[in-house]
Amino acid sequence: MDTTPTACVSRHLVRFMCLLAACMVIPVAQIWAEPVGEMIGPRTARFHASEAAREAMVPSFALQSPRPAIADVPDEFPVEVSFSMEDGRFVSEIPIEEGTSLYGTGQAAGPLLRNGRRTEHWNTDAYGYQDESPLYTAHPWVLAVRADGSAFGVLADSTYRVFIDLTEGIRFESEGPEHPVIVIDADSPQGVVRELGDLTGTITMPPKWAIGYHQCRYSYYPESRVKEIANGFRDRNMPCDVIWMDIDYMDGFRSFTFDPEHFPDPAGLNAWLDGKSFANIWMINPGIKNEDGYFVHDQGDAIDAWVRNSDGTEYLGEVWPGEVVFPDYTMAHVREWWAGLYEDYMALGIDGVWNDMNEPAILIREGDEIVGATTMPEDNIHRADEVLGGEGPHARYHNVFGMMMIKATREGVMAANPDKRPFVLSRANYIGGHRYGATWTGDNTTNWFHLDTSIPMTLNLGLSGQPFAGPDIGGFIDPGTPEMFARWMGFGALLPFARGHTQTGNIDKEPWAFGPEVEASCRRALERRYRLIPYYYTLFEESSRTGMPIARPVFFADPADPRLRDEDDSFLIGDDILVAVQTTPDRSSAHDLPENTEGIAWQKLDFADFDGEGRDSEDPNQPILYLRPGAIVPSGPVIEFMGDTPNQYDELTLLIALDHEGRASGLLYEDAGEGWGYQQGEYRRIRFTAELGDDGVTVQSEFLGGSMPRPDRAVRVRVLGADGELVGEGRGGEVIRIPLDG
Ligand code: NBV
Repeated sequence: MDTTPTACVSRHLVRFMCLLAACMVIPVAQIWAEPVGEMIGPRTARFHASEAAREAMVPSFALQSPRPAIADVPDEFPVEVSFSMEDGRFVSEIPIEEGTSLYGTGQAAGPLLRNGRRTEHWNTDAYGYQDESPLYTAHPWVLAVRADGSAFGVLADSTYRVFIDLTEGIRFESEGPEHPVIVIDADSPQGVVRELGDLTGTITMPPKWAIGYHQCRYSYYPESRVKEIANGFRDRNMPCDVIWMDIDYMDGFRSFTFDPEHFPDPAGLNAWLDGKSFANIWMINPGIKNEDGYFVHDQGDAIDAWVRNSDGTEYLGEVWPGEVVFPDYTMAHVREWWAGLYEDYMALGIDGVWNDMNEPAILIREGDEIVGATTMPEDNIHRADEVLGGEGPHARYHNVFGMMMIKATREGVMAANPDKRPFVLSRANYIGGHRYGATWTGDNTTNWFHLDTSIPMTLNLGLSGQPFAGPDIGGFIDPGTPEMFARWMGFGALLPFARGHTQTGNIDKEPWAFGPEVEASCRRALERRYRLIPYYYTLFEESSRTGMPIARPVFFADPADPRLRDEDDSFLIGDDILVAVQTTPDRSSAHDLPENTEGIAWQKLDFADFDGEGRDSEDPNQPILYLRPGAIVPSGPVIEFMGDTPNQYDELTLLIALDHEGRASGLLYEDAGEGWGYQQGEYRRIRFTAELGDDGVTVQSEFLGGSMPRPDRAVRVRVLGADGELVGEGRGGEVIRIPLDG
């Protein structure tokens, strides 16, 4: 018998619950009296309902690689898990102490703080979703921050539909068989998130263009319209790096084809865009038209690629091309074939790929009308390879359909362009799927609720392992108002994935579509993003190593401060910049800022307006920016696209806020922005430090690593203080002294 305290406590709990059930006639069908725990990391434990459940454990999709047990769970392990079967659902429960704040649960609409909420984790095409709707990605994961700021995280390691109920403690209800529950314990929420990165992997360092602004719509077509949009940015000197080709570029919505009339020369279009320094991204969907003679269909047929009905016949569903079949990405030979399709496709000069509709979504038709979307029957059959767990029903593989699709897509994209970093955006995903692609928050509506919730949705995705995320800026459904658009761009431009998008038939939503005033606001917002690219790039690199989010909740600044726990109208970029947003029409958002550190407050930060007449902070559509005392943030000049002249290596502006000791420090990471050279040491990492002395502020830099030479560049310095700003100038590598009277 297991005599660990966890097991003992659980046994007491079990006895108590049985007694309770007997008295109250509660229909508790089964309780596992002897859960089994094992350590799989220094402070990470995995619990199973029983020894038999441990032996029957199937491979985990969430984990980057299998985690063998390394020790027994020590007596003092602070989190306990109990297991039961209720109403046909496998339930795991984790009690929480009073004062514990709950986060994570992936792409949840509604507030940042998830206490009291119930969410369903079943990938769903959730057009115009509401608070608490099941959404496109599944993250059966909760981050719990205790009153003292210490934290733990809990992962229900199941691919089946899981409900997370946070009304009393943490409760997972799964529709599948017994699954393990993984618990990460740490001194801080940051520690939990880092360990989650260790368990589930981290993002690949993206190509630098992918952290610029992206412009999309459903759809820019024909190709002359694509060019018009691209010229629209360059003619206005409005920063933008990427133009997206949505579904209408295809020939009859067949993936890997091009409409001969509207997109007769995709390679030519990509070359043209490249000439204007735009990257391009094109959409590919999983539903393959069931049509003999269509090469993707015929190739898939030849390798017996399709998902099957429960009776073994090919499953047919309806999506945009009409009747479709679906590749069964749980089989390695199907993924290899799918990856191979990208060879000729990418050879057209395609830079990035967008996989949509991969929940998978199936349209519901009533007569001539599409009235909604569903997914395939849960008893459909996936002939998964043994290493993934073997053949099983769609109910088991549904939540990883999109994840396996983008795994294959990414492999294809990388094989086609081995010297480039891949960029894949996916609508559906599963926890851990950030290893293969970025995501966005799906088909939002242009209203204040969706504007507001795009911040906590992005933050909770970051706390669930997916740092590369953001909303459709400006709203997908409905026109909205010019003010809403300007406001959305104001903060959306600062979220990790910054893309404007809207749906077919909607009004234009480019930054200039709402007239000159909104255009000016959008320019300020995008210019802020581009000025801060040296900092964002440094954060993406950190995230690719450690799993730390790029956009972080404000409570990260002081996890023990209860005032910050529900702050979700503002967010941190990294640790050093706080973005305080007005998310209501009447601008009533009140922000709790982190406490002053030893009397020193976060310093307001703004930039010169683009017309040189004022400051961007005078524009009420821009969020207020604050700099952490003790921080040095590297920034650059306004550029229109990555590699613009003057380029990002030419000039640096250090934004400095001194702490109570008159000191500050910060990091800068730089590399080629593309390719894999950085993995061989072709990068540079520099630490800047600043110190206040009797006669002024001294700024120095220290080379921390990498083989890229230190550039001889102009370095400007802005020291922000309560009474104004000190400015100075020097050259990279030199000590810069700024006299106090300067
Ligand atoms: O491909 C068209 C759209 C796309 O623009 C959107 O971003 C996706 O979420 N897609 C859904 C399919 C049609 C939605 C009505």
